Formats: sequence, structure tokens, C-alpha cells
Amino acid sequence: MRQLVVGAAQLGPIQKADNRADVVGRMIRLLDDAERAGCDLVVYPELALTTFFPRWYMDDQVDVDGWFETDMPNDATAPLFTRAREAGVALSFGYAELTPDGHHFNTSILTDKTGTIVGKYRKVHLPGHDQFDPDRTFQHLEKRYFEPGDLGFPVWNALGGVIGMCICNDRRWPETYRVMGLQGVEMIVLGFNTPAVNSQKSEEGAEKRLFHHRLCLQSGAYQNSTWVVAVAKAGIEDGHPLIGGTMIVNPNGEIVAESQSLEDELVVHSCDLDDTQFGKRTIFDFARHRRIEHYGLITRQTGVKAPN
Ligand code: CDT
Repeated sequence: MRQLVVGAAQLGPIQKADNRADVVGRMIRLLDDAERAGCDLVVYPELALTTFFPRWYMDDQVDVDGWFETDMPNDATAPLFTRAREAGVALSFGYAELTPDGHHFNTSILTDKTGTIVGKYRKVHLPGHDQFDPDRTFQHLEKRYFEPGDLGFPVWNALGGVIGMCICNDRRWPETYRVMGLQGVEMIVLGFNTPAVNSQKSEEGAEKRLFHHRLCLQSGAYQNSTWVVAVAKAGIEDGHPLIGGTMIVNPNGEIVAESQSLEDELVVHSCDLDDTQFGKRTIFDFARHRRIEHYGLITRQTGVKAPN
């Protein structure tokens, strides 16, 4: 048994006017709960420190850069790192990263139990568009504000297991899980901000969106025999509803714990990393069963080319 007690720290809405210090205060309260629950690791959402700003169109780069962090930790997040070190709890959370040489990424980090950053991931699959789109009921401008991640899908030997990260839309792509699966991943942690309505299909609401969310997490976990911990930013941000659905999925693809609210809420589960071994040895023993001679199109071709 290799138990890792994980706290999936869902955040309720963060309004545009809320400041980082207030948000970090909320994150610390969830960390306090996690310490009481005996957590080894607390996972927070994508872009955890601010509202989901890509829904707002901006053309002044100074305004855009105001949503980004140039250092991590920084003055706003230092109290979270300090509290995590005191509690001996590892962290993972997402933020908008502006690098010293001017690159913009949608990033998440993993720390060890001393608050030292041991892993960094930059979101690869950026959804949405890069120009104002008048046909949408609201904007999703990730392609405007971020560059695609340049770090691939690494995994880390950390917390007694093999841990990987991805971010929100990445969870919809089987390649995300498989690249980490090929590195023996035992737990994938991710945060998400998923609108409760489809801006291009108004009849698609929260129920269908939660169905797609669960479908992706459960199949990714099962097909790679890994734990998946997915953490929402939930509720209504400045009039824009986000789904909840923070959940922990076991390597059989079963949901073992799920949030009940659209508010700040800690979902805790003790995950045995050894539960990943049976699937990895049997039906998803990649070395025995994969047929890579038939998979070339996946890396040779991006879009669809139908037969004439
Ligand atoms: N944040 C994020 O990646 N959200 C997307 C919304 C897709 S709709 C443009 C998601 O996959 O949930």
C-alpha cells in the first residue's frame, strides 16, 4: 500500500474585483481543512488566483499582464507557501505565468511538502479563439492571451509516486493521458474552469458539460490505469456560470469522491498508488499490447483528412 491522501480544493467563484490576497486567504482556509483531514497533497484549480480572465476581451497588453504572475512564489502567494510548509502538505495550483523573457503561459506547479516547487506544467491544448468573436454569447480568449505550453507532459517522482499534471481542456484529449501513461504516471492532477453553457450552442448546459467532463476523466484514468484528481473553479463569476464537478477518479475509472457544491469545498480521498499496478500489468500493459506501427498518423497529422 502506498497511500497518498489528496485534498481536491475546489474554489467557488472569484469575481473580477476580488484581489489575490483574498483568494490566497480562501486557499489557506482550505489548506487548514486539508491539514486536519491528514492530506499529503492539496490540489487547487486552473488560474486559481484570479477570475477566469480569458472570458474578457482586452487589447491593451498592460491590462492583460495585470492578470499574470512574474514570480512564483510572490508577495501574494508567499503566505500559502509558508502555511503549506508548516503543515507539511504539498500543493498544486494553476496561475497565469509571465516569464522574464516575455512569454505568457497557463501554468500549474507541484511542490513537495516543504513548499519547494518540484514540477511545472504549461497548458498544451489552449481552447477558444484569439480575436473578439461576436457570434459567441461570451468570449473564450485563451488563444489570445497564452502561448501553447513548451514543456510537454512531464511526470515527476514525487510524494512516493509518479505524478503528472495537465490543465482543463487538456483533459479532453486522450494524448494527454497516454503521454503521461507511457512514463508510468500514477496520479494526474488538474484544475479546470469550464463554463456551464456552451457559448456556441446555448442548448448545451451544465448537465451535458458535466457528462463530457466525467467521460474524459474516467476514460483517461481507466485506459492508463492512473488516479485522476480534477479540481473546479465553480459557481457564477461576474454573471458567468462555471460547472463544479471536482472529483477523484480511481485507476478503474470509478469516481470515488465528488464535490457537492459550487463553493469553496475540500474533497478528500486516500488514494493507494499501488492500485495502479494491476491495470498496468494486465489489460493496459503497454509494452505487451500497444501496436505503435499503426499509430503514426497521431503524430504525423494534426487535422482530419477524409478519403476522397
Ligand atoms: N479553461 C478551459 O480550458 N476551459 C475549456 C472550455 C472549452 S470551451 C471554449 C474546457 O475544456 O473546459
